[in-house]
Amino acid sequence: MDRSASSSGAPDALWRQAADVLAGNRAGSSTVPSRTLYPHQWSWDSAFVAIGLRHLSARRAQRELETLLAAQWADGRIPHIVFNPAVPHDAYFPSPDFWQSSRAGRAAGAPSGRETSGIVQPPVHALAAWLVHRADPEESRRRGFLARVRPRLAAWHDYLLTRRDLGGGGLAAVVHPWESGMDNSPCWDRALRRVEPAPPGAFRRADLHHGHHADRPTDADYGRYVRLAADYREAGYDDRAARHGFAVEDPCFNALLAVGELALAAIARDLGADGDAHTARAERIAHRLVVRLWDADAGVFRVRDLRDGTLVDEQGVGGLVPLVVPRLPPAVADRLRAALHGPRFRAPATRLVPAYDLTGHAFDAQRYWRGPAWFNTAWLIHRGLLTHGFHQEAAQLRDGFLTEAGRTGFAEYVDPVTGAGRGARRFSWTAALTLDLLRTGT
Ligand code: 9WN
Repeated sequence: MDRSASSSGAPDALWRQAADVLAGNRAGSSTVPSRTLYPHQWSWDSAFVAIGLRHLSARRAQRELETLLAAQWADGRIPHIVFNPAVPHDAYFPSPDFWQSSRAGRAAGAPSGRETSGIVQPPVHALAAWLVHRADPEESRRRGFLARVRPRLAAWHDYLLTRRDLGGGGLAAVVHPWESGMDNSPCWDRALRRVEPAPPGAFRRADLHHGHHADRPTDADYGRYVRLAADYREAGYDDRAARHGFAVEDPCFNALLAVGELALAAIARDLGADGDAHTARAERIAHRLVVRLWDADAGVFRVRDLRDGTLVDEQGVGGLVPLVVPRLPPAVADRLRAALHGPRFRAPATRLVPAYDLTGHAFDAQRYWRGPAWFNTAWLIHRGLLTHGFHQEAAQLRDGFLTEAGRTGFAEYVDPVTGAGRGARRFSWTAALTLDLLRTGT
């Protein structure tokens, strides 16, 4: 296989193909991640989609984010899925009748007019809103875009930093592997082992109709996901009442929160307000990230399991993503750069960044988040490399990204050993972030 060749040819062909994927995945005012596997609106997917869409239409990118924000709960959470009522229930599991958001989440402030999930995903939204604004500030001001999204984004971050500071350490906890966005990572295995799986007969998976068995989580893990979500639902999605059988601090999630606070500071200043409180919060989160999750021996960030307070002895791509935080101590950024190019993430041949340590005991080149390389994490790390002045590595990663995206038909993820595309094709964030890298260069 020629890994250097892009089936797409010239950049303008790649641009057209990526734009075509986004057009094909459009569903009303938002975009589905994949027509087959994920037929609703997903939270962090829409943020990445908006980041790419802004180069085609700032207006549509604004609407992508505002459609998601319209389903925000009164307690501030942005749900990880906003369901499209026109899509049959059996097209995706867990479906609206599992989450029962408008009934079970009423006390927590779930909207009554829309069905959503009850959990969240990483907070990329403030960054996305700021980048969308910057793509066409005049259009943004004309529509009052920043003024409208700012209170919602601030409430979202407040939710995470208050209700979700379950460890009391100034970081937000995720209470379900799906909340990390890296659902099946070996970083969750140890904490998940404490969870009793829901019996296989209690639910019917829809992902296996479209996804390959070898790519998707096992039935036992799915049973654990179902158990955790059902327990949260039974507690009314109330973080003060829920017992949370799973609670971890994830470096990627919190790094994005820090970056999001910096974006909120920029948004506030653009609106003539004072952004200092957000800048201070970003600095505090960045500091707590290092204090609580940095492993100086390994030179990567790790996940903290809040059940026993220990750092999880696994290396996932989420441990490299904090490179995206501008206020990181330079020595930490240098170590992350070294880890990125070390044997765990670079060898043998991947041109993106594998989701999990290539030498790790749980490495699986096919099963999602247990080895395959994803385009959104590569985009974040590319941004981090630029942030810290590592321009040459950033250019290499950008080239790898664009080549792999074109060659695989905008795959959901890539086998890091063979380079084969895996998961869904014509995947929205792969296409959107292709547009962004083509437009912004290095
Ligand atoms: C559960 C939509 C989502 C992504 C996640 C990815 C996968 C869902 C699933 O697809 O998760 O949320 O059913 O596997 O892991 O990051 O947001 O693209």
